[in-house]
Amino acid sequence: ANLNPQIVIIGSGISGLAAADRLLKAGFQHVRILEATKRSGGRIKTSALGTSVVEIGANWIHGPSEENPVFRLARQYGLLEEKALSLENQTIDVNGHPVLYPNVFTSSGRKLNVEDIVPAEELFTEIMEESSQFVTGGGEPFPSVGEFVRAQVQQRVEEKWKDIDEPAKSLLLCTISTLLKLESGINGAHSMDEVGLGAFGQYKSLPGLDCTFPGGYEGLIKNMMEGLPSGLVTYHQPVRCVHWNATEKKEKPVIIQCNNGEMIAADHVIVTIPLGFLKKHHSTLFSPPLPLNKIHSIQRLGFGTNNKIFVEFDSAWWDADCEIILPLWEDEDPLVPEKPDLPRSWIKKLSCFTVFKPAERYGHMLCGWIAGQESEYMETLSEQEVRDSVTQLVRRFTANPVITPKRILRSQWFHHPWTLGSYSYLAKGCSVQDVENLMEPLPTNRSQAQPMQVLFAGEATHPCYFSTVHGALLSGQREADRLISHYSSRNSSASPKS
Ligand code: 6YU
Repeated sequence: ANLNPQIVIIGSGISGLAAADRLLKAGFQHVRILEATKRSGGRIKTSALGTSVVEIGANWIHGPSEENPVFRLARQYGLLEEKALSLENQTIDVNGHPVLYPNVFTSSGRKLNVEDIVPAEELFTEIMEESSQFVTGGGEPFPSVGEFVRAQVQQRVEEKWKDIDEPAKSLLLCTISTLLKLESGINGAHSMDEVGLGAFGQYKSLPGLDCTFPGGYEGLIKNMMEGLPSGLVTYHQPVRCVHWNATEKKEKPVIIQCNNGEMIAADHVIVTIPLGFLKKHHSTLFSPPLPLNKIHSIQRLGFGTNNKIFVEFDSAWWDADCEIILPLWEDEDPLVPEKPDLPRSWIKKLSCFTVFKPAERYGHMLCGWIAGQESEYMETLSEQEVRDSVTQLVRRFTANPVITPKRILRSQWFHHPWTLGSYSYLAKGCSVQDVENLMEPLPTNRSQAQPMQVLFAGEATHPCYFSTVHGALLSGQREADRLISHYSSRNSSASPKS
């Protein structure tokens, strides 16, 4: 029996690194990672704007508490602040939706009282909680969360808001519209109309109030890399094609063909390539092609774009206690979805600005969030064009014609050639079965002489923590464990070292 197999991992994001770490610690000696870009971390990417640390990709540890492996690692490496480490922070449970104190501005330049929008926030939260009650798929009243939310809003406002006058009611509806945009960003979808209702409850949140890495998320990657052998990762090595079932009886069933022509033989390959790339390239990335059920699931599962626009100002035009700025477009009605007019009104899709805290560390910095087609269009504009649109937006909503951003920086995940979007979601028509199809190793026929040739990890393969760093990390460990238990069951007395 081959107890020292050649294992190749494609992708040096957190899932690839987690898989390598597990395998090496279990004694596998021939493990290597092929990475298309010049760096490790993938969608964990820290940059700087002025003197501030900004995250181009992942922002928070979602649910920083004992059960979250990213929290445990960050704590072990000493990367978190005291507040995030406190038991109190770990036990706060907000069901994945931290409540941020808002400032609300409207497109006619009014700053609203926060109390004015409370009925909309309450109704929205109530309906979103109901949306999460659907788990299994089948029997749900609407195919998408968006359609469900609209129907529920329509049904309930007559009764709930009957004592509210028409102008105030219309502002509440605008608020729902902004909250829907924000929610679509959280889900990484163009609109909540794309997010499936049947499986919406599949996503699980962990307790703990979301926290950031004061020194940058990439600190996590740097520390993980320090524990791994140097030379583990080959950079600038994009993989063109994974030839599986390559040889009938010879030792290495998988041949990995790289863009530069190099051919690498392996017993097992763990593919951590983002779903966005798989959607576009699966037909050329695998030979023979993937089984039909996997292809269908790759096509059905959602992978959208959520981008950030960092904007720095000389001084704050928001309140000292403000954590999020919500722009309300007064002509918007969430019950009547608009067709996007990208060149003219892409900026209307910007759902909110989150405020960097504390100001002593970051200055007066905001992060604007924009998802979907408008976000993908934004990526095609020059930085100056983005800056102009953001400036106009801020001036209009604050009725202050002189506010001018000092610096700006945006992410462009849709045009990132090895990611092609931001993260995955369970789209309309999906169930957790699609995630299971995606993660199923090849060949699927277990009786085959050379099983587990191709394994699948990465954020999109986690059934309940998809779209997160901890989901990605756990998926890498899962696939490593699959190989570890395969080898230990093949020969329970021998270790891969022997
Ligand atoms: C989190 C957060 N966060 C914001 C934004 C983004 C993401 N996420 P990788 O892509 O890292 O690695 C693959 C590697 O493969 C990569 O290096 C490629 O170059 C390489 N590769 C590709 N093709 C190749 C080839 N052919 N050959 C060789 N190499 C190749 N997660 O926990 N907190 O705040 C955010 C956010 C803008 C873009 C995020 C966040 C997602 C994570 O970043 C992501 O899951 C992992 O980093 C992925 O790691 P990986 O290893 O799988 O892939 C109710 C309900 C709602 C449901 N969702 C709500 C959850 C909220 C999710 N929120 C995210 C939000 C933000 C803001």
